Parts: sequence; structure tokens; C-alpha cells
Amino acid sequence: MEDAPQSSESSRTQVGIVGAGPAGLLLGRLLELAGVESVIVEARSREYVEQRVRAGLLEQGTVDLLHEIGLGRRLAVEALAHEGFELRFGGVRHHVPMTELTGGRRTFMYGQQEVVKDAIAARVESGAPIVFGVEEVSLEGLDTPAPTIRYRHEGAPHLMRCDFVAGCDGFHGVSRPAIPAARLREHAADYPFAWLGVLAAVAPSTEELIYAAHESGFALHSMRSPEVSRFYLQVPPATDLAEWPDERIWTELRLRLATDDGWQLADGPIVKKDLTLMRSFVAEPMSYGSLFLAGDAAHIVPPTAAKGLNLAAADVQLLADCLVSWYASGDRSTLERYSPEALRRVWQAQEFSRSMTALLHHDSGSPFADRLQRARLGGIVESRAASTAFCESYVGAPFAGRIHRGITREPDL
Ligand code: FAS
Ligand code: PHB
Repeated sequence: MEDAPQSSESSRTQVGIVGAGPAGLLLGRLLELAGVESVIVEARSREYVEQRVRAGLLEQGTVDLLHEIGLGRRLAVEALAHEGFELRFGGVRHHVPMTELTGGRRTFMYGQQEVVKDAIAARVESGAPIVFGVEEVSLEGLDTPAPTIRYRHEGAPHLMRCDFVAGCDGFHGVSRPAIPAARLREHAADYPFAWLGVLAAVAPSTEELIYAAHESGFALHSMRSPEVSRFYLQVPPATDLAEWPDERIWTELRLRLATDDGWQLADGPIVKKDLTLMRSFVAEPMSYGSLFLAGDAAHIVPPTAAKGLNLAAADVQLLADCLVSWYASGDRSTLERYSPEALRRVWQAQEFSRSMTALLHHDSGSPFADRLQRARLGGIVESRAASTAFCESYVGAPFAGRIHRGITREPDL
């Protein structure tokens, strides 16, 4: 006789969160502080998500948020604070005094995996539920006020009943596809290049980030700590990492970062290489019934302007505010403002990311485009107004969210 289907273990929470990346973890923290229950279900193991090297630059608004929600202690000690960056072209170095131009706003180098570690540690310490290693996640009843999340964990089926589902499961997750195609508009743009990312165990050769526009291609000198440098090289999308041995990487970085004043690039052991394809993507709307999308589940930006993680943080600040306001008032209009308000910021980030990508990346097929690019770069570094406008977009908007501390009443559902 066939095994009887296992009965699902049933549970209930107010907000079911799919995904334990920055979006899901920060949303869970915001809801927890507000007294709203949530459960985070994550496909990967805790070890996997805590070692995944991705973003590195945190905007002032994101750092302010992390401090506000009690996740800023280690960051305050270990993050590298920056008050400017360098645009390098034609072999000349141009320092851009970002903090002076934006009324004091800084950027902070602190790896995404460190934010994830801090947020997971806080959640585990508080005892708020987070389940790693879930499988076969599916969402049902999204067009009702009682959606469910089905998943398997350690072989056993689970059914979680929620008031809302937050799709924080990234570009390849199950949340966005759970929205009927007829209700979703997807906007996408591709780029004729990718980024070869390099993590090297060598002290950075610069205090601040260097963005280099070169006829061989874009290069970025970033960092993760006083001992670890992070580099990116513009390469063709179909690049095979096997064709990039360490020596070739250092030779190309030296070429693209070279200056006419003898600046030297220190090299060292390369501990990781990765290839990031570039795309712009936006799903509209960012909500459907009881489902709300946040972070990469809803949008992807080219990494040039380091907006991905910061945009995810902005999404969940707004989403938490909408959800908590609903629990406090039962007023559905608070939920309906999430998507239009989030999309306004998303499209601004898309526009700046695409514009900064065009400003810095080499299009070998067009000498005309090259000269326009050089003119734009010159305009930014020669005009205080132009560099101020650029920096306003680069550092991002200041943290404007409200952090709710405990709500007093259940809504009259
Ligand atoms: P994430 O993708 O980080 O998290 C989604 C989580 O959901 C993951 O942990 C995943 O395992 C989980 N998940 C997926 N499907 C699931 C399912 N069915 N069930 C349960 N869980 C599921 N941004 C920058 O600003 N600067 C950079 O330099 C930069 N570099 C990047 C390099 C790479 C290779 C990639 C892929 C992205 C990079 N980004 C960068 C963008 C990146 O930082 C994202 O914007 C950021 O991770 C967004 O966070 P989340 O929306 O939480 O999505
Ligand atoms: C990074 O270090 O990952 C980084 C920094 C700045 C950027 C993009 C990526 O603009």
C-alpha cells in the first residue's frame, strides 16, 4: 500500500517571509521591534548565506537604519567610512569630496555577508523563528486575506498560515512567479558586458574607492577591510574565468588603474573570482493581494552604483511601516501605498545605476560614445553643481523611515 501522504505540520504567523538575504532579515528585524510576528524560511543553510560574498558598499541611510534597529555595533567598529571617491580617466586622478557636497553623508564599506551575519545572530538571540534549508516552497491564497506558505523541512511537509507573505527570495525565487502573469509587468534591459569580481588578500592601495574609465574597459578598486581588497573588471558577458589567471588580472588592473603620477597598485593572493552579469529589471506592481515583493525579488540594478542591497533595505523600511500601520489601524490604504512609493525610489535607482554604468564602461564599438563619455566625466569633475548632483544620487537618500516599537492593538479584522 502506498505510504499515506504525511499530514503537514501546521503553524501560523502574521507575516511569512521567504528568503534570509538582506531584505528578509531586515524586514524580520523591523517587524520584531514593532511587535509583529514573522517567520523567515530560507532555502540555503545558515553557513551558506553567511559566507556569500556580494555587495560591499552601504549608503548612509542603510547604516543609519542598521544602527536604529540594533544591528550596528560590529559595523561601527569594522566598517570603513568614506567621505569621497576617485574618478580616474585619461591617467588623471579626480577626488570627488562626496561628504562635503552632500551635507555630511558618508558611505561605508562593510560586506553584505557581515550584515547578514549580524542580522541572523540577532534573530537567533531573540528567538524569533528562522528556518534554514527549506525545500519545495509554494505560496497559495495570495488573493485572499489568509495566504499560506507550504514547504518541506528535513523531509517533513509544513503549512504556514499568514496574514501576509513577504517575497524576499531574490531574482530566482518563487514569490514573483506566484503572481499571475496577467497582473505583472516586467521591464528589463541588458548590458553588453559583465563584471569579473576579485577578492584579494592584500591591503588596498587607496583610502577611497577608485572608479576608472579606460579604453580597455572599466575597473573598480574597492575593499572589504584594511587587509582585503575587492576589484571589478569590465569583461564580455560570455567570459570564462579559466581564461583569467591571477597574473592576467593584475596586469589588466595595473593597465586600467594607471595614472600619470606614478601611483602603484599592490598585488597579493587572489582568494575568490566571480562573474556578475549585468541587468536592469523591475517587476510592477511590487504587491499582489497579500503578497509583497522586496529587494531582488522585485528589481535588479547593474552593480555599478552599489544600489542593490541599499534598495532592498529601503524597500523593507517602507514595507514594515505599511504593515505595522495596518496592524495598528486596520486601514488597508496603508498597504496600497507600498508599491507606488517603493517603485518611485526603484526607478530613480535604476536611472542612476544605468547612467553611472554608461559613464564608466567602455563601448568599443563607438568612438563617438567614448568622447561623449569623456565629456560627461569632465563635466562632473569640473562643475561643483554637476558633482553635487552626481553625489546626491550616489550616496542615496537619508534614512527617513519610522522605527515602530511595539504596537498596542490587534486590528479589527
Ligand atoms: P538575496 O538574493 O540576497 O536573498 C534572497 C534569499 O532568498 C537568498 O538567501 C536565497 O537563498 C533565498 N531564496 C531563494 N529562493 C528561495 C525559496 N524558494 N525559498 C526560500 N528561500 C529562497 N549589490 C550591490 O549593491 N553591490 C554589489 O557589488 C553587488 N554585487 C553582487 C554580486 C552578485 C553575484 C549578485 C548575485 C548580486 C550582487 N549585488 C550587489 C546585488 C545584491 O547585493 C542584492 O541586491 C542583494 O543581495 C539583495 O538582497 P535580497 O533582496 O535579500 O536578495
Ligand atoms: C563593492 O565593493 O562591492 C562595490 C563598491 C562600490 C560600487 C560597486 C561595488 O559602486
